[in-house]
Amino acid sequence: MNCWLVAPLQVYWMTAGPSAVDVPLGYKWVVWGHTDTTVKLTAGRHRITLAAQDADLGVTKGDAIIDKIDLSLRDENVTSPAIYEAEYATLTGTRPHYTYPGVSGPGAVPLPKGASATFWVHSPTDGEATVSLDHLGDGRAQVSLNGEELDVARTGAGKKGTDVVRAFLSGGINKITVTGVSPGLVPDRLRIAPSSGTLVTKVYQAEDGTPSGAAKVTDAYTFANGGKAVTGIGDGKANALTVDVFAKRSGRHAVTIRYSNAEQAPATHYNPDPITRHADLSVNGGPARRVLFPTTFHFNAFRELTVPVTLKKGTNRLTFTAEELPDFNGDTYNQYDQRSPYAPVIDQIAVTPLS
Ligand SMILES: [Ca+2]
Ligand SMILES: [Ca+2]
Repeated sequence: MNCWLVAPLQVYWMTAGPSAVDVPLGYKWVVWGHTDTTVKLTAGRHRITLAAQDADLGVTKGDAIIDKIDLSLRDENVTSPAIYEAEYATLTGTRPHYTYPGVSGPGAVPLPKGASATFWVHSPTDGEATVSLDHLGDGRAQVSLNGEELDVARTGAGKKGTDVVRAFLSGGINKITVTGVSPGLVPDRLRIAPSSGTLVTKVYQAEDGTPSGAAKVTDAYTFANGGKAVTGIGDGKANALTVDVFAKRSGRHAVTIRYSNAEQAPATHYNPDPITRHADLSVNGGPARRVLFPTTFHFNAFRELTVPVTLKKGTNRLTFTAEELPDFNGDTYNQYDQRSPYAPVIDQIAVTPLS
């Protein structure tokens, strides 16, 4: 469905039974967005109703203009698992061969030591996925995800087989690189399927953390989980949010921050000017890492952003701060308010082992 709207919105979608559909915020009036949902239909004529209220679900929040609905048949064989042939990957130090019998697609890729195959894989959400590498040969390779070496990254036992790793993918496009460690391995393809249960996520509400200085818990945002979020982080390190999180074992973890950011510079003649806010994230008092949070168009529209961090076994303290960054010459003068001294509004933090 295409729509435009001035606030985040849920609409109710009625086919066999009513369900709510979240409509993400469009950028501005006349900038059309879309949201997708799945319905099961028999052959023939159907009536689909979009409603602003429903006897069971209540009344929608927000406001939208609906333009049209596109109905398309979903091909289950294509959507899960997603298949990425090695011969179509970005290859360094090797080339595809098209003479292997019985492989998937037209070929496979011998991977000598140091050669690599890079796959750009999609994930609809921030979460666990099962990454299966189908291969020939018995060499070994190392697998990295978005530049992070995966814990279970050795592959290649047996002449023809599959090595499986469960990894945390970010919503959107992820970079997976398979690099040859010892010669003989011939990747055929990657299969990516959403999965659950192996990488256990722990969720912490920002409002259960400790805000300091001017940072505070607010219930002003109806789409925040738990109805509350933390605002006012930034404009100096004294205004911070601290959240204690638990790690079952030491190592790399995905910290997924649910946030909103609708800050804009005062508009010029015609351009809206969204501003990316930043937060400096420190783990256990260590050096801060700067994280950029793109606009979500409205402070009541929340999105997720995942940052990899190293946690020790047990309790770890995450601290979020922000302050305005100086110009390249050290001058902090910022005539057009094109930098924000504030971190985004933080709703919740989720912690998951990376692999
Ligand atoms: Ca192949
Ligand atoms: Ca919350």
